[in-house]
Order: sequence, then structure tokens, then C-alpha cells
Amino acid sequence: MHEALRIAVVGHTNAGKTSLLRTLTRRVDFGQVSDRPGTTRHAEAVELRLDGRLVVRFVDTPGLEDSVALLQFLSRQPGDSRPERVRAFLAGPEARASFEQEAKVLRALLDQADCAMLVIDTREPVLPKHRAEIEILASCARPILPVLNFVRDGASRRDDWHRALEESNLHARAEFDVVAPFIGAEQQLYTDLGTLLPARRAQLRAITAALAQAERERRQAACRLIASTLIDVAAQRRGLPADEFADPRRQQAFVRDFQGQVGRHARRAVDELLALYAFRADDAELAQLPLPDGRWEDDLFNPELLLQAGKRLGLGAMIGAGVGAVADVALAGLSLGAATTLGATVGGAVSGGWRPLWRKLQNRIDGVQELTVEDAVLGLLAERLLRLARALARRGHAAQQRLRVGDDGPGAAADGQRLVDALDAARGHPEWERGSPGAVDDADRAQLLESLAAALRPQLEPDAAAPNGA
Ligand SMILES: Nc1nc2c(ncn2[C@@H]2O[C@H](COP(=O)(O)OP(=O)(O)OP(=O)(O)O)[C@@H](O)[C@H]2O)c(=O)[nH]1
Ligand SMILES: [Mg+2]
Repeated sequence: MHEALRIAVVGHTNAGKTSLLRTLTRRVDFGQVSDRPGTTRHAEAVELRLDGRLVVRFVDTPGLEDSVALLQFLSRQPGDSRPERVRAFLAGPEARASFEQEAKVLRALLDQADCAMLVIDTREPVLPKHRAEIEILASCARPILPVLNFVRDGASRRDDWHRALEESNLHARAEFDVVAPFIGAEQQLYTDLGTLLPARRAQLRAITAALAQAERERRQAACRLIASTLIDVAAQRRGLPADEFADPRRQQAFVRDFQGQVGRHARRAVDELLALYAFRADDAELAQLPLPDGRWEDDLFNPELLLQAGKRLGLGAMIGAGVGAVADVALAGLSLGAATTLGATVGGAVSGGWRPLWRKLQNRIDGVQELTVEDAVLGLLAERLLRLARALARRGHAAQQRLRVGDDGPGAAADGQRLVDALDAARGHPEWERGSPGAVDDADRAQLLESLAAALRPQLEPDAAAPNGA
């Protein structure tokens, strides 16, 4: 195996060099990214490790600024070849004075890189300064892969740039949106590099394969953690003596606690998904909140959203709506183990699949009111976590905007009823709720988790429907 590939990332100031590196290394905290020109002031290395092995060592560089003047200056340097003239410039006093920034870039390219990725803001018109930049970089005699950025922007002059690069003899080119890379674009980038570095082709293929593998593993881990959370919530069950439950204040507090616990399971899943895809804890906010400051997980019991989710997911009778209509709004989304408060109306609203369990509960627990979550809550939760995972898989690590994931649009957990049926097994196992008193992670839970995770897999495949706004 070759040594790690060394790639210098170069280009005009503000073209998105540091952003590209954040995305390629999945490091939201690498360097400084800002709209101001001249943000990166020094060459800085950042590593890409796959499976713990160092595979690429990137060098981020400052933006090139005064390229027209530098090109003239270089032409007056002594030396028989262009690289020699670059070396002569780097050894001279100007490399520490007026061309200090540029010198850092050229040094990185000559001394620390096997090749360069030239990041281009395609919204800019092709100007003499850009042509001068390309010429200067080409003087270092390193293969250059232009990476056309901002190609999805309405103002992109992509075609002009393709033409200009063609004229500069840069025939291999890549397009990459560092904020919202499409799945596979990263692999394509390394494949494109292979055309410039034939001796490294096997190495680049290994990187591509390792990236694809890492992507698959993340998807698998995402399905497992969503499945585990759904089991937690389906298993969640809390009881209160009937006489206390009859006290409206106690009842309200009990219900609020119960909902709060569901919210904590949901938040944990969000945090785990963010960590899995290497985003910051506050990177995701899930949209469609009725309250401006409300958190997404507080909202899982919103009767209107439950009603919509039930319809969308094709769940049987809409229990949430039935309960919401009869009892206190706070009870929407909750199933009451016994029906003293809600009476026969709930029985009427409860779907067939629910009736036996409900009765069993009634028989088993005497004088205790038990709460478990409603099917629609599970459906809504599954849907939102899947949307979030899909959106995170498509998000670049340079994105500055908070991620918003809505409840509408395509890409729902298609067969809600099947999911809910599969989770039925967990309803009889309150000990499967992680973090609850007496929690056990037994073989049956593990088995359910695996089969659920496998059922969720197709939803996260790269060609699964994209969620809105992600
Ligand atoms: N929408 C969008 N914004 C981008 C993209 N790439 C970079 N940006 C934004 O462009 C600005 C400049 O990005 P940087 O990564 O700091 O650019 P740079 O080339 O490292 O800039 P210097 O370090 O100043 O040379 C930031 O505000 C980024 O958020 C992109 O593909 N799409
Ligand atoms: Mg930068």
C-alpha cells in the first residue's frame, strides 16, 4: 500500500476550499469558514482516516489574491523551467513580503502535495486573475483537478468555466456542491483524481471502496438506533393507582411525565444520529412545530399532527383523533390501559389490533391506570427519524444553515401499519425500554431490533425518496 495521498486544496479566496475540506473529512469544526475573503491565513493539514487508517492528508491553503502581479513577477525569476522559477521566487524576499499569502500556497503545493484540488466559485465570471491563478498553479508541475463549486446556484456560470478550463488544458474536472453533496459525489471526486494520477489509481479505488463501506455502515447503524428507539417507546409503560389518576392534577402531571419520557427517547435518537453523521448537537431542528420555540420531540403528541401522520402512514382507525375528541387534549397520542376516564368511546375508536392487549391490561392490572403510546406516535416518530437520517446523509459538513426537516412531502415510512405491527411485540415488554427501572437487553429485544432495522433499511437507501427541503 502506498503512503497516504497528499492533496493541496487551492483556489481563489472565498471559493469554498475550507468548506470542501469540512465536507470531505466530515469535520464541522475544521478551520474557519466565512463570507469574508481571506479567512484562511495559513496552510493547515487535515487528515482523512478510514477504518482508522490515514488515507489522505489534505492541506488547506489561503486564497490566492494578487495572481496577475505574481504571474508577472514569476516570469522575471531566474530558472530554466517554471518550477525552478517558482522555487527562485519562494527563496527570495518577496515570498515573505507582498506575496506572502501566495507563497504559502505554492510551498504547500510543491512540498506537501502529490496533486491539487482547485476549488472554483462558478458564480464568478472567468477573469484574467483566474487565468493567472491557473497558470501559476500549473507552474508547480503538479496534477490539478478543478472542483467546480456552487454549481447549483442560479448564478453559476458553469459552462464558461468548463470552457476556460478546457482552454487551460485542465481536462479532468469535478463538480461538487460542498453544502449539499449528493451521495456518491465524493466517491466520484476520487475516481476523477485517478485519471490524473494513474500510479495511484489502485489506492484511490481503495479509498472509494472504503468510503462506500463507511456509508453503508452508517446507514446500518442509523437503522439500528432508530429501531432501538422505537422499541423503547413502544415498550414504555407507566402506571398510576386509579384513585390518584382520578385526581385531574395528578393525572395531568402523570401524562406530562409520560410524554416527557417519550420526548427524551426521541431526543436521544436525534443526538445519536447527529453524532453518527458527525454533526453538532444543535445542527438539526425538526420543522413543523406549532410553537415557535417548541422542540420537535415535545410535539409528538400534537393531535393534529398525529391525525395527519395516521392518515399518511395508513394506520387503521385514528386513535389519536378519537381520544383527542373525547378526553383532555393532553391525552392525545396516549392509550389508556383501562377505560374509566374515557369510557366506551375509546373502545369504539381503538383499532382491532389494539383491543386484545387493552383487555388483557384491564384484567391484569386492577386499580392501576397504565399509559402506553399510541400507534400514530410510533409512526410519526419513525417517520421523522428516518427523514432526519436521510437528510443528514445528504448534508455537507460545510453547511451553515440549520437543517430543517418537515413532516410533509414524499419519503414517509411507507408501510406504517407493518412497522406498528412489528412493534406490537415490544408493548408487552416494558423491560425493553432502555433506562427504565428493571431494563433488560435480552436476546428477544436484540432479535426484534435486528428485524426492525432490516425493515427500515430500504428507507435509507441512497435512491429512497428525498425528504422535502433536505
Ligand atoms: N451555498 C453554498 N455556499 C458555499 C459553498 N461553498 C462555500 N460556501 C460558502 O462560501 C463562503 C466561503 O467559504 P470558505 O470555505 O470559507 O472559502 P475559502 O475558499 O476557504 O475562503 P478563504 O479561506 O477566505 O480563502 C462561506 O460562507 C461558505 O459557507 C457551496 O457549495 N454552496
Ligand atoms: Mg478557507
